[in-house]
Amino acid sequence: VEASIPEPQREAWKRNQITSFTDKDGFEKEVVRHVETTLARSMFNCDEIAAYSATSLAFRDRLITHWNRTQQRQTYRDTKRVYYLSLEFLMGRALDNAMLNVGLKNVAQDGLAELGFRIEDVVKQEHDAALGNGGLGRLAACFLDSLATLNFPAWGYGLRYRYGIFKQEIIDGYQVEVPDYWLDFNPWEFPRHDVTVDIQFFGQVNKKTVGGKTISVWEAGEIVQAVAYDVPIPGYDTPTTNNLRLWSSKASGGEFDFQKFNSGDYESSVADQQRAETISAVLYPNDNLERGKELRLKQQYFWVAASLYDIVRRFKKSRRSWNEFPDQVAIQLNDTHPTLAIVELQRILVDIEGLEWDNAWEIVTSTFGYTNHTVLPEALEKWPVGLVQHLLPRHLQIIYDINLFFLQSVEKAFPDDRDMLRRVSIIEESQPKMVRMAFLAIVGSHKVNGVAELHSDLIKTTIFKDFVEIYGPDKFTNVTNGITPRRWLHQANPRLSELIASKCGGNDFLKDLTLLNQLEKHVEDKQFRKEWAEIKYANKVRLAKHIKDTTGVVVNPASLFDVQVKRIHEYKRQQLNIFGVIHRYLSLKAMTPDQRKKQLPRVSIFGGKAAPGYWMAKQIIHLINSVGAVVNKDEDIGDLLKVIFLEDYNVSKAEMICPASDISEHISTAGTEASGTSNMKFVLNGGLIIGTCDGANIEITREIGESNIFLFGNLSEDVEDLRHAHTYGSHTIDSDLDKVFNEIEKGTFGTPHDFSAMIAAVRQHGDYYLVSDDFHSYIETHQLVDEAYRNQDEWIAKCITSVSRMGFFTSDRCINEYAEEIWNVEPLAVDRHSIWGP
Ligand code: TH1
Repeated sequence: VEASIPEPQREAWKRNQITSFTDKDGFEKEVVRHVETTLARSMFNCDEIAAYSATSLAFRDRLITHWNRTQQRQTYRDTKRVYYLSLEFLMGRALDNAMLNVGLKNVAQDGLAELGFRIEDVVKQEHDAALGNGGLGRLAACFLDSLATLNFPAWGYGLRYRYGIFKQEIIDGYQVEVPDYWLDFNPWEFPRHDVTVDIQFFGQVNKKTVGGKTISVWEAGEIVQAVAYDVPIPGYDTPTTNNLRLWSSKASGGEFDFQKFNSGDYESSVADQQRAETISAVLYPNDNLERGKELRLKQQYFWVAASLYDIVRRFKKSRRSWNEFPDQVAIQLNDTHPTLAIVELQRILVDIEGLEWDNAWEIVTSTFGYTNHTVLPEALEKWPVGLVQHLLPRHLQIIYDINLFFLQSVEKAFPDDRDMLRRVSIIEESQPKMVRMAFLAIVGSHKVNGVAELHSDLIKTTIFKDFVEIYGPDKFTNVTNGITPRRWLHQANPRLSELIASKCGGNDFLKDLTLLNQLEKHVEDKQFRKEWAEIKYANKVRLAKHIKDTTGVVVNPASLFDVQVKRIHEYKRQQLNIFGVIHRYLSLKAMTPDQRKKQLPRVSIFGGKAAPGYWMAKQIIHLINSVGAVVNKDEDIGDLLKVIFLEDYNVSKAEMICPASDISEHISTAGTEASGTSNMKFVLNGGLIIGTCDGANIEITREIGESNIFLFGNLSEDVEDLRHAHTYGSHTIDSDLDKVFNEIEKGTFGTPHDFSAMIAAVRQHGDYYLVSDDFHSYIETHQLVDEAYRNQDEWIAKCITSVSRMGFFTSDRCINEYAEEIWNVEPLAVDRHSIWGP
């Protein structure tokens, strides 16, 4: 590449290479320059937002240099790349992360102080990038951080939603949704108006004969343009800066159709433009639920087609043969949302590049890996055949052919098993017929993985059982989820991170989290325990202040903080938690003042969004707030119990909440939460957890030891029988839970009718989530928590021991497992000295 540029030119470029700042003075210079030129402001009208903008621009400039060099290096070495396709990337804020990863937060802190700003206030000006619903989107963000930190040549591909997940307001105890318009000023994205792809929809397929060969030609009915927006992803303590490419939709042919405009059809030209822009307008706000909307399918194809076009275009530059494609490209499907990529690549190879079907299919299946994140039936994607036919006629034909060849091979292996063919068919023969996306993803990938051991076992024995028989067990594997310790410890809890560093020989543990095990030999150290406890207390004081500022309720930071923050969902069982809180309230009320004095004060903290169309989840939020309204002003109770609902739970709030919990709740019905990742965040921040034997809780127990976790409830293998008994046997409700229900029905927490459906779900409708079955064990376990918390010394020891054993749950471990077992890619060594530093 370099050889094509004449020597004098090359010299001029090199002579003028940008040098990034490395110290306080250099940083200040850049901030002032950006305030006074880029932002056209001055010392006299530089508010905190301007300080945030200028600081971001200063760091952004620094990142761009590394980002460009990373891309050049990856292109030059031409090794295999990983592409992570995810409809969600829940990134949160970028500035703090960039400062820490680049290693210049102290410099920025000092520089901002001299210019008159506190860095914490400046960082808080940033709007969260909230392009995701919950765990699945945040996992994708943690994976990007690890991929860059470990120097893997990797790209993320997603959609640039104009509106991320809605903002939640609580009004009169009810959730109200407010649109999240976040793109006003976003220094972290780079529009690439020169990187565009035309995406077709609708139309029909015609057969043509070219050189004696019949080919299918898809004539489009509508074309929408995809425009790339790039976001730099800095690794921690490495120059590697990877790329996240987000596609935005636009009417093809610019602003609007001038043909139509000139012919007087102005309105329809504007309508066309708006229809095109609608595709990337909004993130669907459902977690663990698929509602089968046409626009959602359009989003999926739009994003997948643009990404594949981009990937193929990059591959073609190296002029290799198609058979080398899987040696150069690994594509990971984050759930079934990008499954159409399988069909699209087959279409490109067969229809456009002219490969034989079998040859193309071999390339396709060697390229893709599929990660399953849920077994909930309502979350498994199925699209009506008629809808696919209408929107993507050629793709439907290809899906039918994929299915035909697949079923032929199954028939050969299982000759007399008609029912097997019906069960595994990619097309469900229902009314209407449906395309089963998970089955298509399995057939089109070389590896399928679950996200925690229990979950990976469950998919092999339940929803994908037949496929294990067909392909053998080796196609199915497990990669237990993880989290990035950079954001979830170093950034969220700087004081704890520093204390840990002082015992673990510096900051290396942030890159090799197993080094945390060095903490264990300090567990008995009194001074260390004291400092540990002080940090936890300070984090609780910070959260207490936030609670006071946002809800007006004063909580005592010396209370036990009991936290459940995650999306509101019946399977996650916030209802179990609030029923337990009511039970505690009733017990306290029944006590004499003397008895009460002996009780441990508690703050029950909830947070999380309900999908706007999920009525029952909204009822749960309403009950929590209604209980809080009564309990928090009850003078008999005082500090003994407070019930708080934190509005608008998101990534940046999680960074404040996780370090402040004493105990957090991960209490899904066994077998329903595939992994969970906040469980890991809480333990890593020195909190204990109460949980069911579900998802990653089981592996957390294996790692930290049974005595450091509070497990309760029925096991996943018993769930089916219990549900059966509820429906067909006599169903008796736990007597303590019955008392809770009676109290709600008395009107203690407001109009009983408001909560009748929640009670009926347990009493009358089969208690699908086993709230009653687990209630007694839940209450008992909370008593154990109270007892354990009374012995603060031992409690802190449990926390330290747990943290020291959390090394397994870094997302770096996940990425290394994916790289080895699924992608077959290696990191690209970087010469730190030639391009890192001044
Ligand atoms: C979540 C799972 O519920 C959670 O257990 C897991 O830790 C996380 O993924 C990461 O693996 C899921 N989120 C979604 C969101 C949608 C559809 C399915 C799932 S599964 C939209």
